[in-house]
Amino acid sequence: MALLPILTLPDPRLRIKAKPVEQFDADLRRLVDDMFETMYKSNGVGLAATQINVQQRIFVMDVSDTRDQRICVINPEIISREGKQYENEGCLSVGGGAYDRVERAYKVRLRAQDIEGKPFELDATELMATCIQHEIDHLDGILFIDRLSKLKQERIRKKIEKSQKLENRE
Ligand code: GNR
Ligand code: NI
Repeated sequence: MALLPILTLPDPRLRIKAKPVEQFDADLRRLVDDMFETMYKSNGVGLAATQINVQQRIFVMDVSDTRDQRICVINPEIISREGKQYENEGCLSVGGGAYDRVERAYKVRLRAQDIEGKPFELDATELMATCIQHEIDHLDGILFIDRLSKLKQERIRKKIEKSQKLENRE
């Protein structure tokens, strides 16, 4: 097991669109184990491969309070969406303490493959639905801040710039 470094803004690699997984092998299992370890250590509810500089369509999530409900999602596709919600979102790749409400579907039906390549479907609402949409965005090179107003994006950009300047001074 290994803790993987998480890319943060303004890293351009966060903008690369990930490619479908074709090989369901031991390397993939190791990668997914490392992604879970990295997600748990960072206290995230989800982590997409793009965030650890792997351009493949994989994400992991655990939205449980007990942190023992692992879901590994490969080659995800949202096959239906219903309703709207506005959950407060943050992102391990955005930093600067930035978070805001983002419009998302309230309910989604996910079609994906598991670690063995076996297809499955999953219905999700609320936080899990938000997380699924947030992680699929990562795989397409999209960050939650892209879905905010230009004014809010500018505020967040400045906040990140400021916190990075402070870090560089230390
Ligand atoms: O830890 C995370 N929390 C979160 C809260 C609301 C909506 C989405 C998320 S995902 C985020 C971890 C992360 O950046 N995943 O890509
Ligand atoms: Ni994120």
